[in-house]
Parts: sequence; C-alpha cells; structure tokens
Amino acid sequence: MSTRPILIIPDTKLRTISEPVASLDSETRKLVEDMFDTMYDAPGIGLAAIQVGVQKRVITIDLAREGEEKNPIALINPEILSTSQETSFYNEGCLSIPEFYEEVERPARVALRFTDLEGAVREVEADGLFATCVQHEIDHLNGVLFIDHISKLKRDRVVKKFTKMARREGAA
Ligand code: GNR
Ligand code: NI
Repeated sequence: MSTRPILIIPDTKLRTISEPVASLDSETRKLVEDMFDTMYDAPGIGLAAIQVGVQKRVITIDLAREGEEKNPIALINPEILSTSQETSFYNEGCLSIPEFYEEVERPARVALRFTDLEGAVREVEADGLFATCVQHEIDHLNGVLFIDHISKLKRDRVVKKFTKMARREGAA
C-alpha cells in the first residue's frame, strides 16, 4: 500500500489541464493503485490524478459507505457525452480544499464514455452522487475546482485563507 501526498490549493498544478493516457502501462496501473490507497486513506469518494501531482486523465471513485463492500471504479480518459437539463444540488467538498463545503448545482444526470482498467471503452449513464462526483473529478482533469461553481465572494474568501496558510507553512 502506498499513498501519495495530496496537493492543496493554491498549488498551481491543480489549475493545469491533464493529458490523455496513451497506454495502460505499468506506470499507469501503479498510479491507479496508489490513487485508490490515497483516496481510501484520506478518506474521499473520488480522486483525480492531478490531486497527487500527476497530469494524466485518470479518476478513481468509490461511493460505498463505511461498512459496505468496496466498489472501486477507475476511469481512464473519461468524457461527458451529454448532460440532463435537470440539475441537482450537492454539498461538495474536495480533498485539495480540506474542510470547506459548499452547495454546487450541476446537471443531475450525465452520459459518460471512458476506458476501464481492462482497456475496454465503456459508456454509462450516471445519476445521483455518481453524477456529481464524476463531474467534480472531470473538472479536476480540466484544472477546474468546485469553488469555481460558487459565488466569487465565497471563492475569494477560501482561496485567501489557504494562500495565507501556505505562506505561513512556507515560512516555517
Ligand atoms: O471526497 C470527496 N467528496 C465529495 C463530496 C461531494 C462532491 C464531490 C466529492 S469528491 C471529494 C474528493 C475529491 O476531492 N475529489 O476530487
Ligand atoms: Ni476534488
């Protein structure tokens, strides 16, 4: 089991666009394994590779609750094919913005295409928390954070707080 450190805002890497995965080589498989270890350890329900500093279009998700059987899902090169008109709100959090939560409105359902760990291209429909989480993670692959979907006032406030904290730690 190996966890990797999670990048915290305002780390500029979190604002970069991740590259498609060309092949499911051993390096990518090790990345996925470490992402699951890191996500379960945090704990979180999703993780994007860029959150551990790797600029690849790789996402891990597990929505199983404590006490339930694990349901690890790895999505390689995920794409949103379509979104519902209907939206839903969820009180989102992010491991890269610890202990900050805010309501975010997103499409309630999305159709997805991705490559799985066997290299098979799959198309699925997501709704509920899966739809919310996969949109949050695909945002990460495009350098977008959930705070980009909240009011500028609230966003500026939280970015300022984490910028100050980073400065203090850098100085320490
Ligand atoms: O653990 C997480 N919980 C969560 C809750 C609501 C919406 C999205 C998420 S994802 C988050 C982990 C994370 O930061 N993934 O990028
Ligand atoms: Ni996140």
